Amino acid sequence: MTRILALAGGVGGAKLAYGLAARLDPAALTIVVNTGDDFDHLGLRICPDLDTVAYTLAGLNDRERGWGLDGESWTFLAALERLGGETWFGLGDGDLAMHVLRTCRLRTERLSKVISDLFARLGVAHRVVPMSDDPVRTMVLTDEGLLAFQNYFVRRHCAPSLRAVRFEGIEAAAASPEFIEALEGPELEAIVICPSNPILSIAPILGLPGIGERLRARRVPVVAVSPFVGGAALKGPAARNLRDLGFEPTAEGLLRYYAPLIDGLVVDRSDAPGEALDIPVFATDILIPDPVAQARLAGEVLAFTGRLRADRS
Ligand code: FO1
Repeated sequence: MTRILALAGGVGGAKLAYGLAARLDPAALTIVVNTGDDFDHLGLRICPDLDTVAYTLAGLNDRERGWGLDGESWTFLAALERLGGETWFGLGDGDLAMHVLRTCRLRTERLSKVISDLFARLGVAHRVVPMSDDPVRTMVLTDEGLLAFQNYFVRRHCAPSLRAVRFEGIEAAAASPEFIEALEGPELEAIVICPSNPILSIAPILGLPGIGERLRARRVPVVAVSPFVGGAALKGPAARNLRDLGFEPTAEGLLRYYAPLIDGLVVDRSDAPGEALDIPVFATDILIPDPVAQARLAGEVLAFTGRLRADRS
């Protein structure tokens, strides 16, 4: 039964998910992944955060790019270019097999089932589950109008500033059965919010109907890990997104953003708060570029959740 439930988005979250998987056996960990970035492209269902987590856990990911497969070839994309197809979203040849097969199977199976089977075939031993099997689409309201997430993130390189973020379909979306099962499991000890973009990757998961209430009702420590070092994101627009919406990319800002949901915060030493905050803050080295660092941080986070649990009893 799940003892640790991790909530993750793409690249940053996948790194800590890898560390947690290195520390915990498959039965003890469930990783719930954001699906708000998913979109239909060239007739294919693309699930970027799910695939980034799976490829990272399987050790197949391209650590330079942060997404897609290591050692990828791009024959399909070059052929697409020649035919005048859309090539702004990079689809590698190996990655393409995942999108084609998933799209075929989604005609008759729900996302969680398809993901569970395809990721197991990649060699992912741990439970990686979509936050929902229902469509939720992150839309960003910018000074250039309403943009679909991948348009904003990849095509426009996050250039427009954020006015607001909307998760289309979220009101009618149900958390996946596996998410609920992990959240309600009797052996749950802690919930870890991985260092992903709080606004674009974590908010869709927490925003699913009933999830906030269920998290609070569980009475297990919820620990958020900051995606920032020195008040800046390691990759992507997270710090700017937070500022756009009135929050500072600091320990205080993250506490304000995640309150009252979290019981503890893990930040980089460079962002250690000047004075004590309302909740315990653990400052450490948040930079986790390689598997050793990822396992180290995961161990520290798990120990921190253990201390928070002990303080409750
Ligand atoms: N990100 C990019 O910046 N450029 C791309 O061409 C791109 C392609 C891509 C293909 C498959 C996939 O799973 C992810 C991909 N990403 C790409 C990353 C993706 O847009 C982001 O990682 C997430 O949506 C944000 O977390």
